[in-house]
Amino acid sequence: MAVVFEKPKALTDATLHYCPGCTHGIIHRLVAEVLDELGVQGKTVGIASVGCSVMSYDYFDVDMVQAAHGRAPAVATGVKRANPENIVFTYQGDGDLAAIGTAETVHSAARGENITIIFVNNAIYGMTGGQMAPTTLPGQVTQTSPYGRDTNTVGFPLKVCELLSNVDGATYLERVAVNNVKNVKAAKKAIKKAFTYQTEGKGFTLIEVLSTCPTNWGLTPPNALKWLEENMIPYYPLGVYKDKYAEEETK
Ligand SMILES: Cc1ncc(C[n+]2csc(CCOP(=O)(O)OP(=O)(O)O)c2C)c(N)n1
Ligand code: SF4
Repeated sequence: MAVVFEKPKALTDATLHYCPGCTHGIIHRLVAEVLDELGVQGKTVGIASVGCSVMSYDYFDVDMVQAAHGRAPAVATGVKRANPENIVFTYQGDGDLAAIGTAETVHSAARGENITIIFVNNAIYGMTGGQMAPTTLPGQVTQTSPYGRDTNTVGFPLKVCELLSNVDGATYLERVAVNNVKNVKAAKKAIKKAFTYQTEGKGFTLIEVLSTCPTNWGLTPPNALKWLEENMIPYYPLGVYKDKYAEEETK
């Protein structure tokens, strides 16, 4: 019988622990498909961060290192500089990357490190029970903002792609989402481009993926997808925020 669908080789057989409707699993699959397609599984090193996706070290069938909270881009820098032939990526949530890890992220971009960051933005701290994150939307209810995020007291969300687009060292920044088939396909394309740029030595690439956390948003899986579309995408517009090589591609 012809095989029409199979698990990417760059994923192990471990059963994912993610909650029903959580889109971390989709993003794992997209990264693994890209590693398969580029034929780089054997020389890839992934950096797991802190958060629900810490377990990614069990799910990606590549060498994995686990970094302390927020330090994944620093660890990735060390791995890549020591072994430039490796393909190195980090997989980080918004609590990890945009709070305690802001400095590592901005400076690895400024240095133009030839690494790829997969930034999973679900607007909340998932693993620790749903506290407000730097990316929590204005008015969004979380465990630590029970009346909704009040921008007068706790300020505004960080828009990571917009922020990094002003950093000269960054090569390619795109924001995607995984809430429907069309967006999943676009997300795969962006992730593939980021890894391809890395294989070509083109420098720092970051793909921000808008993702769901039905458990801590208090929504059913279908309603979480709807919430992402109606609330996150308007605040965090999808698209390419920087691509130093875009002109070259269209030539
Ligand atoms: C230095 C340090 N401070 C706090 C924690 C607790 N902690 C574990 S996961 C996490 C938040 C992770 O949230 P996010 O990065 O958004 O990932 P998600 O779980 O939502 O995928 C925090 C604060 C920690 N592990 N280390
Ligand atoms: S808590 Fe949220 S981010 Fe973590 S696995 Fe569950 S749905 Fe996903």
